Amino acid sequence: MQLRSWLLSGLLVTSTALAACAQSAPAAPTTAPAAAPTTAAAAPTTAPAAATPRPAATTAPAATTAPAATRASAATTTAAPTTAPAGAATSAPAATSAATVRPAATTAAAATTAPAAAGKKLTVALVVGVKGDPFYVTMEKGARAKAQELGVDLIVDGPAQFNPVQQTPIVDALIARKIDALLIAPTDKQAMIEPLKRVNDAGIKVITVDTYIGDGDYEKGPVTFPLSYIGSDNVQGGKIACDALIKAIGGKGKLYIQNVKPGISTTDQREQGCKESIQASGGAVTLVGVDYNDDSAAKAAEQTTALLQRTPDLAGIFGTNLFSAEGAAQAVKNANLTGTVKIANFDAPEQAIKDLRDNVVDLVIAQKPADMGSTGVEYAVNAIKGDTSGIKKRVTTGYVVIDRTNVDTPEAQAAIYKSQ
Ligand code: T6T
Repeated sequence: MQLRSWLLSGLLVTSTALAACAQSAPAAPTTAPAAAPTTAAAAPTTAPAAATPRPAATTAPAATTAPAATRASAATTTAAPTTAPAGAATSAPAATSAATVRPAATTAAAATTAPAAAGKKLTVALVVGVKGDPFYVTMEKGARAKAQELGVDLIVDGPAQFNPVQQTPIVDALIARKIDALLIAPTDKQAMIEPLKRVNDAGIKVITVDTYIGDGDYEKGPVTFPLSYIGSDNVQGGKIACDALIKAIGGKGKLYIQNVKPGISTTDQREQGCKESIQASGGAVTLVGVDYNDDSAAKAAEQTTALLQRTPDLAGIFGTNLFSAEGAAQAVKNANLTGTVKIANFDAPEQAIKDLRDNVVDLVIAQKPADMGSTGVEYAVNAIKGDTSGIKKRVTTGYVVIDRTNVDTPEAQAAIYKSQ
């Protein structure tokens, strides 16, 4: 196995190798802005049990008459490398550390004149993208710890499905409760603009975590009222995944993307980043399709099963979020293609770590949801008190890229999501 690092935006990011799976395919490259590599020493663990309390794909059918993919779009890329990461690739060896891609705070603060809420205990609400998702469970933990530290009340709520129709009434109910600030992972970058505008118009501070509305540029974009967007750099995340995948398949072959649904800022950008990596292969790698599973691992498994039947020479799959990757991995297991079809797994629940150890997936990209929640609460409280000087319009929280070489390091272990 091998390690590569990219230098991007003047900052070094190191990523460990995508473990040489089945054959000798190695290396996980990483692109990244604003990053400081971190290393960490080993810590033994046993691969824990799956802990995804959601539409589990564990009983996904093996190859049968596969159900139709919702929005399959076969897109073949051919082009020459145009959008390769603007960084020097160094050939850093080694296979040790969990590669941490660190946050970057980009632009300067919003200046608002929030009144200090003297005497009254402040109430901050966190509305997640969907209840029960270990990613958001972990975000809630970070938010709760910070709320306790700062002595504010925290309300946490979210829809049963990743859906703006379900998320909107939750937001409206919080306006009626006269909360002081809202942290929210908007489930759609357009559909949630109006509901969040209502929140802002009611004098409640709005900060988005994980996902954004508009184009995410709250300084110069079409939507500027949210005080901050705190979340991963998802184009970068898609590139990390697919650069690694391309390396794992030996630089050529067919890839497939399992995605959630169009309109979600995070997963749209991960797909974009992956496509940029594929394009940079100059035609050696082709994209045979993208399916949208509506955040259901079971549906992702069905779609992947169908794709595997249609494309017996498929080389690799990018699962753009927890459920997409979980379903894809289940389908590959069911088809007895473990190790033959490589998988890059976005998000880091326990099941993904087990699949990594079992050679089912080759790379697990852990986001830092607890940091998103913690920073969100801190920003919210400062904003309510009228102190906006430290509030950045954009905070990127970074990744820990986990493969079989570093999975036992304390840093990688700490990055695994909590399920409750
Ligand atoms: O990947 C995360 C999150 O970043 C995305 O916006 C939605 O899916 C997850 O919650 C994982 O299921």
